[in-house]
Amino acid sequence: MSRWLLVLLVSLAAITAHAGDMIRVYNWNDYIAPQVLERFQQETGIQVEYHTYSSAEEMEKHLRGPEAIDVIVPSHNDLPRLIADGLLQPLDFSRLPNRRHLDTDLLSKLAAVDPQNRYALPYLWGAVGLAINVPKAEAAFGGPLPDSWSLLFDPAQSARLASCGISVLDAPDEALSVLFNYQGRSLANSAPSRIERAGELLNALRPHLRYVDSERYIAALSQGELCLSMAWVGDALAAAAAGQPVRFVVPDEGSVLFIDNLAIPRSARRADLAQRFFDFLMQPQIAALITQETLYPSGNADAKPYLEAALREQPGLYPDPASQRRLFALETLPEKHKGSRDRVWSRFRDGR
Ligand code: SPD
Repeated sequence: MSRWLLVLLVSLAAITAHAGDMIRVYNWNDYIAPQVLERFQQETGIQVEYHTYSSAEEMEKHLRGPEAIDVIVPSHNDLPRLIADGLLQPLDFSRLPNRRHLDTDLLSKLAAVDPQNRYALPYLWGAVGLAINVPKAEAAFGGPLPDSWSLLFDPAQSARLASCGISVLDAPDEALSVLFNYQGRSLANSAPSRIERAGELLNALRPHLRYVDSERYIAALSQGELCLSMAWVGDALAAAAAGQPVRFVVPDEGSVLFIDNLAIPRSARRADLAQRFFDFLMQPQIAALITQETLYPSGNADAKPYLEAALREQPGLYPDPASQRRLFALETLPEKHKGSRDRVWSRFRDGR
């Protein structure tokens, strides 16, 4: 029997054995390797209906909406509320033998927001920082740049960079956390009135920004259309990989870390298949393919040896010890802060 005929027969067998099996997946944009989805479908016969979102707000709208969703990828800081509101289902560890490959440090960090890791499996993680197109930014700034959030948050400095293009993530918890930290405060421990005051500073910056958006900036950075972006690490590294002189910086004042997780929404119709998908993704070689494609560090401790050598050593992907000391896990925002946060943020984002 020819090799191709055999491949065809195996694929047909996989497809017919599970005819009609389908999962609906919602994930962050640019957060999967397309060939991983293809391999999963081919090997299991389970079809994946794949959708993306680019903000936590969008994710939550989907989770609270009427559609049945089998897989969602929330960030660690949102877990306590999603769990308390009954929006997630507990995992069945007996269906997840590859869970043993997960990074135990990440699992213990997660246990603070998801006791006993019942609801969430670390998928990808990383730092928030500044993506800087160095030659463009230096030319506009008029000299060398500090490794500081002042480039963004000091209106005198951001005014000098406005002409070459600045963007900010549509991520209020991240943006406010780094702003408060830059000011020597903690967002979670400050009074809500402080958020209103931070809103005044953000509004003063707004005329210097092209937009507040977490998707448009990826292509724009890669095409040299922006010189300074508040960025998630992988999106910044993608611009460098596309050939732009973009540096990813964890500023001297420090920044936040996020852990994004595989989870099953309450509305899932096929929790069994969702967990087959998770177990597939947790194979070290598959996890490595995802990091290779997305340029985000993997939640899988055993994936590293499968990364191409150049990527394993790539500065910025896995934070070096000095950057690690400047990073802290994004905190869960207390309920009482939400009203101020949402008011301040929609005014800032929409530039009203
Ligand atoms: N390209 C988008 C990747 C998403 C990164 N995670 C976002 C964390 C939000 N808290």
